Amino acid sequence: MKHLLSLLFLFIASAIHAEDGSQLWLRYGTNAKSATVIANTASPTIAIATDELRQHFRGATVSLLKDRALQPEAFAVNTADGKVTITAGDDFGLLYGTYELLRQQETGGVHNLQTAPKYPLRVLNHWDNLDLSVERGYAGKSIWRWEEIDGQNGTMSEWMQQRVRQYCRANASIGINGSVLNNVNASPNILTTDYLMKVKVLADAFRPYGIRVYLSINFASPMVLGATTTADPLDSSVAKWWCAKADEIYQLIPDFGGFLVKANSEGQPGPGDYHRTHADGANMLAAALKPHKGIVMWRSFVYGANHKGEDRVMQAVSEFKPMDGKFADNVILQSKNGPLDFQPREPYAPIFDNIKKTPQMAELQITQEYLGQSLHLVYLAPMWKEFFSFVSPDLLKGIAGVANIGDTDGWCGHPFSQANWYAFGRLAWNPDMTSEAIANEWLQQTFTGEKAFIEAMGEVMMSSREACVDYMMPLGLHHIFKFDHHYGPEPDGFKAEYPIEWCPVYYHKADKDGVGFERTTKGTGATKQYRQPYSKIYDSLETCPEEYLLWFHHVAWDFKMKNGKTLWQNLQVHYDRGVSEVARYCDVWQQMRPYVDAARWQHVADLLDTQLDNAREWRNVCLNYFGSFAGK
Ligand code: GCV
Repeated sequence: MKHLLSLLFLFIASAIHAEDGSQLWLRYGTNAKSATVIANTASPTIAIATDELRQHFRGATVSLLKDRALQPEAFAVNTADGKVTITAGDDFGLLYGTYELLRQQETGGVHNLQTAPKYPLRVLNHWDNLDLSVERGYAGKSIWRWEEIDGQNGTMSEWMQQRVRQYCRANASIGINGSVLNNVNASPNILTTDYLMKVKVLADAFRPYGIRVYLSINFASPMVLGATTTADPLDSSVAKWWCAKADEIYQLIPDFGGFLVKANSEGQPGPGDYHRTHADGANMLAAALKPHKGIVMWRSFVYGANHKGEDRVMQAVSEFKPMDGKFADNVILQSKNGPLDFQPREPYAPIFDNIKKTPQMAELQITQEYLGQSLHLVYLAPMWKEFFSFVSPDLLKGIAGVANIGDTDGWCGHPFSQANWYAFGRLAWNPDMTSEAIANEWLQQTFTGEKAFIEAMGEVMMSSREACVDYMMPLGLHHIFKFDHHYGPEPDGFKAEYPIEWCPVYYHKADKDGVGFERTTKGTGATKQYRQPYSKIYDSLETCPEEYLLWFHHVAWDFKMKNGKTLWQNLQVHYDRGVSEVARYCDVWQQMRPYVDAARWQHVADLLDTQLDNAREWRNVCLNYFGSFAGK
């Protein structure tokens, strides 16, 4: 019987067309009847919308109506008597409405809907270098193959054309409207005329899809490129160079979005090199961009410069709070969701409580630097929703996501990592969407609408982030990763030649008495940076949520927790649970064989085996190490 079943599985699986994931969630059915599309406006954007509908919409007629009375980008889908009307304030809204209609078709049926984006800025941050390597990229090399872009003639290779088109379709389908092309650890060369002409080719290709191009800049660019002798933001030759550079960029790219800046952080140059403030630096760039309506996204991820020795998680507030109100009005402060660095779980970053007069945007990390990279199935939407439960989406002006995209066929490495790109876009449009709803629609579009598959894999996705926290660093442990690559566990990590903030032992502070970082008023006082009631809640051992316990407190090994077990016992419970969850995912995936094409099924099965091995390694290494202090 078992043998027969396996044969049946094999038969069904091989009948399902093998896929490489390159179509992402845009795997529209092939039986479109060539809908009639009527539009009251014409543009390259409308041509794309019309083409998508003709090829993929299975209804009879769609009307695209531009109504300038409506807000830009917003749209409504209305259906009556078999006819669908999409109404929007501009052509991009009509394109978004088109993709919404196709999504509805693939996920349960066309229905009326009216929607507007929560934020005007919904931006991917690529950490792509000009040599095609991708910092924290786990899906091959950069998709921006600069050699294959001819800036003089405004053309791209065949591969680039196809890749860029699919990139734009994917982003437009989830409402992403901006792309920072290069790494925040930026090469000054991106601002040379040669590169800018190539950037223009990309910007031209992105434009009809409503995607603006932004660039990360190196603060010392004018000096490194040999045009000035200093990069001091208050030096007039420097300011003049940036103004001329902005003029040049806007000549080429009239809708250029602006600059993203990492300054005086992790070795990057910045205004601090000249004893100037971040506001001095940001405002000088803002003045250059202002006549063109460009913006500066200035990162608050700054540590180790002016506040050496201070608890790293406190340094952003210490640095930027005194500058609040001193930034030009086209500067936005961009901060990571947590105060440390994209850990599997962090409390929210208190900078969002402390900055009142400067517009802020959140930076989320889609690439799984600290969450198993492209080898672990970890769905990140629940983590981002957790952040929104502390930091009101109303407070923000925009959302940035560090992209997980590379040049591999499947875009993101792990087939399920595509879900994180998708979820980022959906939440940037509407942070009120539930993680479940997003997982559900992504699964239906990416794999199949079969109920048994959606239910089983929806549950796996929803529990996967908590499982990852459990097998890596439960109960508020953080940054106990191996040096540099941040993949496996290294709780004993210490290197005298490295800044102490890069060493795991700095973060867990395990000793014979206990474990955890005392950040209460008895320790570094980081809890004081939070608004009430969190400041008070986190400060007390009795009220601190257990998921943040060792983030805020140094706790005795035999401390009795809410379930009556000791801290040490609970650590074991969490690590074991993380491992058994991944083992369960492997079993669930075995049952999914009939629903997935053989190529993607095998790929995920192999990855889950790796994830299980890794989870066991994390548990064993961490329990052995901490057990040696706990005397267990
Ligand atoms: C782009 C962490 C990462 C770095 C990254 C940095 C940042 O330190 O490990 O790769 O650099 O954050 O966000 O600037």
